[in-house]
Amino acid sequence: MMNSSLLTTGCRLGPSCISLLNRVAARTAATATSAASAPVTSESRANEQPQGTKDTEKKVKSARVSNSFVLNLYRGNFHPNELFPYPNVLNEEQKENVKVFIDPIWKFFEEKNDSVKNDINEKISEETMNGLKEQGAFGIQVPVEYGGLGLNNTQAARLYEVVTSHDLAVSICLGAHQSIGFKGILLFGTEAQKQKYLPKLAGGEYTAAFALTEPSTGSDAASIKTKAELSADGKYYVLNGSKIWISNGGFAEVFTVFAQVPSVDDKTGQVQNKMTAFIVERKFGGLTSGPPEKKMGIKASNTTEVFFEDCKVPVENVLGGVGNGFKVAMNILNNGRFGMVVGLSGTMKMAIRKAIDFAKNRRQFGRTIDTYGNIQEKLVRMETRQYITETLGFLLAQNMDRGSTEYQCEAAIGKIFASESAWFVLDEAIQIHGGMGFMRATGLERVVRDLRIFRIFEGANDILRLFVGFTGLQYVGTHLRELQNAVKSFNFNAIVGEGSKRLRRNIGMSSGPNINEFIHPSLHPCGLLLSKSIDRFGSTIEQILIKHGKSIRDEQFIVHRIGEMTIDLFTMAASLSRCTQSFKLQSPTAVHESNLVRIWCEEAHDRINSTIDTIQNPAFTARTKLMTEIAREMVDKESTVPVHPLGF
Ligand code: MYA
Repeated sequence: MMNSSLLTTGCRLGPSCISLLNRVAARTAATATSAASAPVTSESRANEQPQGTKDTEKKVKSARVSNSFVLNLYRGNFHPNELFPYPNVLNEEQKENVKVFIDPIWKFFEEKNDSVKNDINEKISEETMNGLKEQGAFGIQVPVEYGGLGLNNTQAARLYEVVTSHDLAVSICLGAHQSIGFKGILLFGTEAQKQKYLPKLAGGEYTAAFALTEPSTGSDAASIKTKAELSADGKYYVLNGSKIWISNGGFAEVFTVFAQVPSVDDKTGQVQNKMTAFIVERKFGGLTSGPPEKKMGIKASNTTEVFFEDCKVPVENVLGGVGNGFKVAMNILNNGRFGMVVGLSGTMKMAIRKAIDFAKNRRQFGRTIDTYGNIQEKLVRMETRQYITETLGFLLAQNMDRGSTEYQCEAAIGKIFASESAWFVLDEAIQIHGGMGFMRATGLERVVRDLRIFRIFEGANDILRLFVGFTGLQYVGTHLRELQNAVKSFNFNAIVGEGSKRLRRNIGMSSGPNINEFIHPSLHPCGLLLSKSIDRFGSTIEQILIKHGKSIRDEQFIVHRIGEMTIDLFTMAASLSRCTQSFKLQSPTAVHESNLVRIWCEEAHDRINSTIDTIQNPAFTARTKLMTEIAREMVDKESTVPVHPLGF
């Protein structure tokens, strides 16, 4: 294990500092690349080759700073490019273009759609389906030339907010159709595929579904078993296998299906599976659906198994190229996540309105309950979570519209934060209503049932937290390797930059990155807290990598907490950015927003400090070992372990 004194001794940018950096980098980079089951970038792979000085110089140059705000946090850096100022991508015309759809869609949901009836019937009414098709809601982001509304992500986000605030089951139907069902055709489709499918999908003549999950494959998406074998004449693939829990699975005509194409490796002669995406039509034959699943919530959304039995798919229906299926799946999921984030922000707003309405009218102990601190705290926490979710959703959508490509961690955080916040907000809304909250008539119990799945599907939150943590650790590993190369090739600038950052930290001089130049003066105390948190987080990550090396991949107790701290850091920064923009635009709610942000930042800063203290404490390591042991005993006994107090 790297002794902490090594970090402080001899770091004077002379030979001893170089030696220190060399040792830190060598130790860390050697371990960190394989550290996570997390992604290995092409740069880091390149750096694994043996190299001479010339090669090294080339590779040092090729190591790249990501534009992702989140990834740079892992190096203790504040990278404002995609966060400050808070984006504002729509011009007046684009705003008008989306406004014309909002009122009719809102009215449609208020007057025509009956979410209670849909829930009881476990089916979305024909009237709702047809009405939405007429309004263009099945082709919100399909370009106009293919028959859709042609809205960009930001405009679409505004509509998704409206839909999801009214009926989560309907939003799943629409989301499964366009956020993921045919999104692959938009992102990766050939011109011929777009022309063939998009017009019918946009008009709702065809509905779409996304078929990835299988009986033995949930989070581990790469391990799917469905097979797609090329026919002898090379004209089509024959699909065999099955998918489960497919939204719209019972009636979709078009499916984005993921399957393994077996192919023989030229060098080894071994058969390899190449995960590949296909556009599959029900009418190809060999595709059948099971009965609708009986579920806890989103009952009106149709969820079924889908079976493939010698289903013949023309080769021209390969989507995104043979062997690119995992990439296609991940990109579709990343790209669709903003819809869930903004949608759940709308759901929270609806619940908050109901809670306020109840609280200001309900009298207990001689006062309306909104005047009690207990209720006030609930309302403020509910609004804060909704505000941040909205901030993350529209940040994501707008960044995507302005060409961001490295938003996978930001999208994952948005999904985690939105689904957990919505759960919290709905639970508190029910609590504020007291017994009334438990009654169906209040309209909250259905929403809670509907919401439960959001923490599970489209990437389980537990997995996404680990994904964020491992991806960040991987990024640092790559850069520490770069530093090691800089040392080998005497790249003086890189060494000085990194060395002085470490030196400042290690002698306690570091005050963190300078953030306040981006932030409204009234928020400077929060900016300082963020700066300190980023600095401490960055140095903690480095220490963790040095301590655990490649075994970090087995340290889910820690990586989970790293993911959690990342969420706190990102939400602090995003809310500071949005609020600063509100001051700049002289928004009448800027001061109100800044009060929410202040509470959030102060508490998030405390949480981060407390988590770092915890994971650095040997008692934590001891507790995690205990937990592993206790869990093993439970699993062995297949029950709780303690003897019953009555002894029988
Ligand atoms: S659909 C089913 C949802 N299923 C999932 O989400 C599966 C979750 N699993 C995963 O995401 C992956 O398997 C994980 C990685 C993350 C576990 N972006 O070695 P690896 C790259 C970009 O880490 P694994 C549903 O629920 C990585 O960099 N790239 O992979 C329907 C590396 O690249 P390279 C990524 O350990 C719900 C390579 O892949 C990403 O196997 C209906 C390998 O990485 C990523 N995210 O697993 C909802 N991940 O090799 C309806 C990995 O180049 C919607 N990589 O270094 C409703 C919404 C409401 C909207 C409102 C509408 C109105």
